[in-house]
Amino acid sequence: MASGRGRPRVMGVLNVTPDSFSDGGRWAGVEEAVKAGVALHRAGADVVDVGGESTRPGARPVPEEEELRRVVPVIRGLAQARVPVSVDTMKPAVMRAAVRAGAVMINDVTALGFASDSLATAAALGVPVVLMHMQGTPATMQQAPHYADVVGEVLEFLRRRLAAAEAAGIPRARLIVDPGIGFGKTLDHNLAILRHLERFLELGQPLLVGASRKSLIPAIAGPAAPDARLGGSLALALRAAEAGAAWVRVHDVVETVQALDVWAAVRPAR
Ligand code: 8Y4
Repeated sequence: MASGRGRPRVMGVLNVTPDSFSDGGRWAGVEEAVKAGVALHRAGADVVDVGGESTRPGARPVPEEEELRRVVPVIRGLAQARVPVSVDTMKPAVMRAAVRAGAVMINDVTALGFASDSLATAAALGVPVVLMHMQGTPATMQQAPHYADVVGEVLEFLRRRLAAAEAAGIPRARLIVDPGIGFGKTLDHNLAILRHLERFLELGQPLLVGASRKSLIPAIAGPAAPDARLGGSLALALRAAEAGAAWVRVHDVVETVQALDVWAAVRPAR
């Protein structure tokens, strides 16, 4: 456990897409979103992950100016409130503006592979980076995910991206790895990764797992709308903790922190 507190740290999800708040660019929307982010931090989120582009299956890309308009004012407001912020983006210009506005971490679902200058940009910004695995792109990733050996292939992808990041000048100490639950993966692929999560510690980097409210939960346990997936989300956060994950990315921060604290208190000593 890299947190040093016997349990993973918590990354709280703050979506600043127009369906989440009044409107990312308008005053009311910004203030609403900053309040929600502050609340996540008070609830126990170690970092608040601010994203302005939906990466849900089938989602279409958002123009750079629109993404900047959504996330930068919210990040500035959270940073002024002394809330640690990560920026969920694949665009180098958004990474730069976000860090200038106070973000302390980059969360890139393309593992710095989207743009030709992603690696150099992240290296220059000097903040920790989450490198996540995805097969395909958000628009197409769930059409026909295929692997001969999902755990081996995701591990190999992350090894290669770690090497690329290090070669670009990002020290290993700044790199976090993530198998990308739900990103170009069937239920069986997600289950294989979660059953073998410990294997990802082989990479020698802190491990982040984001399974909160994802569709594998109803796929396992039966129909449940996203806001009715707390039980499954907690089960998966505890599985990540058991495997030695350093971070969990979650929507339900209060409940997850309570579950992790209780789990850490009763876990057998190693
Ligand atoms: C309901 C609610 C159903 C949310 C699906 C979802 C990850 C991530 C996302 C992740 C990292 C999501 C930005 C997908 N997932 N970043 N981002 N790891 N590092 N879907 O697993 O939450 S967005």
